[in-house]
Amino acid sequence: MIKLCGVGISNYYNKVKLVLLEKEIDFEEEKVFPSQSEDLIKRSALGKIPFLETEHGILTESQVIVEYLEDSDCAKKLYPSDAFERAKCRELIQHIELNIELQARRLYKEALFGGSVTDETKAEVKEKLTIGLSGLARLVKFSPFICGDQFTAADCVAWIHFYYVQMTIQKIYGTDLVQQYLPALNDYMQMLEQRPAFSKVAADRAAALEAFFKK
Ligand SMILES: N[C@@H](CCC(=O)N[C@@H](CS)C(=O)NCC(=O)O)C(=O)O
Repeated sequence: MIKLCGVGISNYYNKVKLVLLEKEIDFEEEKVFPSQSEDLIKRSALGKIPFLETEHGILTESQVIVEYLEDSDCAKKLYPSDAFERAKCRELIQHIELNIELQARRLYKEALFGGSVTDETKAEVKEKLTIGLSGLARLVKFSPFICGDQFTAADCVAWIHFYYVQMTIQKIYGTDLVQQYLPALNDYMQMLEQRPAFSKVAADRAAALEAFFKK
């Protein structure tokens, strides 16, 4: 059986978990924290999570894993069948991860883990996030899904990443920059959470966060 390795507070781990659940693929989970330990880098070259153990070997990088699951024999597809629409779906995913999540991530240390980030970084990230969010606003459909009328992998990615991105922006800047550019986002996030796979990931993530911060 496929094994998903990582921790339930990780957004990239939860992205893959959500896709596995939406696709109704059986899998097991192994709790693995990221590190540079010898044991881990044998399984995940950069010591990062998530990674997936399959019967053929290990895969790292959440987006590679998601596309492997899509390409492997599975009834439920999470990408549009038309080549251009598939590319538009990937465009949204890449945009969210490169121009929004990876920028907000520079603030997680202070926003989520009690560390601190310099004012210079905060100002730089705010500028980048403003460009990223206003760009995303020109691409999203929210009708009702992010790519249009079809539920896709881009909905899984958006819902997962915006949870920490919104929390981080609110905590660091005290304003809801996301709401300013994407006023429909909150209703969209709530709509998605009605899906059983999403509510399971939300519940598991809440439990993982509680356990992590209790330590
Ligand atoms: N591009 C990677 C990002 C994975 C990632 O950044 N994972 C974090 C946890 S959310 C991690 O392992 N961080 C440890 C590190 O960067 O060394 C993916 O999509 O899987």
